[in-house]
Amino acid sequence: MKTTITAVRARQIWDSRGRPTVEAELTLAGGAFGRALAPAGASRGAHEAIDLRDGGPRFGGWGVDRAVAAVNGEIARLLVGRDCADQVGLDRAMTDADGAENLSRFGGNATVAVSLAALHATAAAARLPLWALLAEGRKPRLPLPEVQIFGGGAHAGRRTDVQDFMIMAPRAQSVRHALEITADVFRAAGGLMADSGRLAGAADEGGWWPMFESNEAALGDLTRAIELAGYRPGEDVFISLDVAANELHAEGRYRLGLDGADLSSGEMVERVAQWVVRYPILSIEDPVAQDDLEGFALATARFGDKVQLIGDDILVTNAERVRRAAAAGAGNAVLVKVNQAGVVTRAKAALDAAKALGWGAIVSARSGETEDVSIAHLATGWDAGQIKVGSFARSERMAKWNELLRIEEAMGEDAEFAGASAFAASVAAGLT
Ligand code: 2PG
Ligand code: MG
Repeated sequence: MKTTITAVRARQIWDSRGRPTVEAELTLAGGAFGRALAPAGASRGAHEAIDLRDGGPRFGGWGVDRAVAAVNGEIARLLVGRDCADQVGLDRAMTDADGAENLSRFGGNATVAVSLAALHATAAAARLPLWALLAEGRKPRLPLPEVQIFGGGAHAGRRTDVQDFMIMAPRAQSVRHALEITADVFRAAGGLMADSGRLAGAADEGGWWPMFESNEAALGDLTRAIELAGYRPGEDVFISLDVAANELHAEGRYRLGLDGADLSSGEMVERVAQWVVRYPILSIEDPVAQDDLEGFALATARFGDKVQLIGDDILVTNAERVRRAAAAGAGNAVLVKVNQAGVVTRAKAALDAAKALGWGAIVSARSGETEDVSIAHLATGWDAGQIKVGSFARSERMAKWNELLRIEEAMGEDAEFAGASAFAASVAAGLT
């Protein structure tokens, strides 16, 4: 059979933080080939698939020799001779053989690279772009971009407590249009920083380094940057936050160092609720910590009818967790990171669970990235509706945005942009 796997190979390459990561390649009997590179998070949920690192003094402990060896040894023996088109079977073979729910034996960094490489090889064998293979004959929508302007939290030496200050343009006409708006706002925000003597470089994902005296000051400047760029905040362009509150949480309290605040879960939700009142915020990720389901439900009851509430560290791209959160009235959207799940099939299951609930879904990059553009295809082909890649600078980010432009062009007249329809019903209703 043309799609029989004949070779599985991995090597160590380097990510956007200069740390080692895993690249996997699959070759099929008919000559088709697929390659994928594993990304890596910095603000990680405790329930994510494990990135297997070598530890020890070499590369600060970040080495991936063991993960690479797992691919070239056990995983290769497991997969060679199998049908690559059977993604479910391949993924299950790897997760079963690993044996641990969090894939700690092979490493999620090994399995995610192989799983995605298999998808690329299958698409190559079918002579289809990956997004078209994933669409399975349906007409997919291009995703609404969520783009970082200021990067803080664990990606900028905790210079702000909030991790990602982002924008969304749900009323844009297309990906091309949304990215043109983004470019204007990104440039205006940089100008604002420069004019006030606060331009101090870039954070891990390429957003402006956040020199602010409070978290609200960043929200104020972002609103101002939207205006300076010539757009109406809360009409054309909205703010989207990833609080990544897990990083602020210890012993049941939330500490916002920049604001000098030490808050209970209820007070944390109240603080975020105030931001929602004062600034044109449309979407908030992880307003509370990974195990604070009660706080997440409180936030949802408080402002989940107007604002998209995304679970990242709390849901870790896990279908069961999505269903449990929904049953508790917590959240209305899921962040989908394939490497949190460890394999493509599990990530797709989390996305399907969210869609079945009428939730939003955002396919997301990690703070440690590479030139791999798979997520542009996943977000489109799976019709996720939204995509989060990081900022509007640095090639590991721009590679994904640019790939979306190519996909949009390839769809031609047929191209449909998710825009406001990407959100859960009540949030979308507020935009139309
Ligand atoms: C997140 C991501 C991307 P990391 O928290 O959503 O911003 O960060 O990859 O470090 O988990
Ligand atoms: Mg997050």
